[in-house]
Amino acid sequence: MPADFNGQWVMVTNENFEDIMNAIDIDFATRKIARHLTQTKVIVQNGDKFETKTLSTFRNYEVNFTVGEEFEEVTKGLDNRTIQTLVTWDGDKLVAVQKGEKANRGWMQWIEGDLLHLEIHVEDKICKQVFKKKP
Ligand code: VLZ
Repeated sequence: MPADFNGQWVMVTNENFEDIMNAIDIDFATRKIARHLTQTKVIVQNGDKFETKTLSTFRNYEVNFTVGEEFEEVTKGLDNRTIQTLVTWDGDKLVAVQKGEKANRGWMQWIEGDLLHLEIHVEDKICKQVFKKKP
C-alpha cells in the first residue's frame, strides 16, 4: 500500500519559492505576484497513478503521472519548458527527477500527519512548501 495523497491541501508556508522561480527564469513581474500566492494542491491518486492540480488565484498548474513511468512534462504557465520527468517512491516519499535544460531539477513530496511537505529544487536552490489538509 503506497502512501495516500488524496485530498485538497492548502498552503501554509512557502520558503524560497522566489529562488526557484529565478532559477527557471520566471520574469520579475510574474515573480512578484507569484511569491505571495496561497497555492492549493488537489491530488487524485489511485495507487501509483496521480492527477495533480496546483491552483491559485493567478495561475494553475496541472500534471499527471504514474510512479515509475518517465513522461514528457511541459511546464505550461511556469517556465514553459519540456522536460523528462520520472517520479518514484522512496519509502512513502514521492521523488521526482526532471531532466532538461536546468540541472538538478526535481521535487520530493511526503505526508506527516495532516501536513503535505513539498521540497522543490533547481540547481543549488531549494524551496520548502507545507500544505495542510482540508477537512
Ligand atoms: O508540484 O510541480 O506537488 O504534482 C505553482 C503554480 C506550481 C502557481 C508549482 C504559481 C508546481 C505560478 C510544483 C507562478 C509562475 C510541482 C508537483 C508536486 C505537482
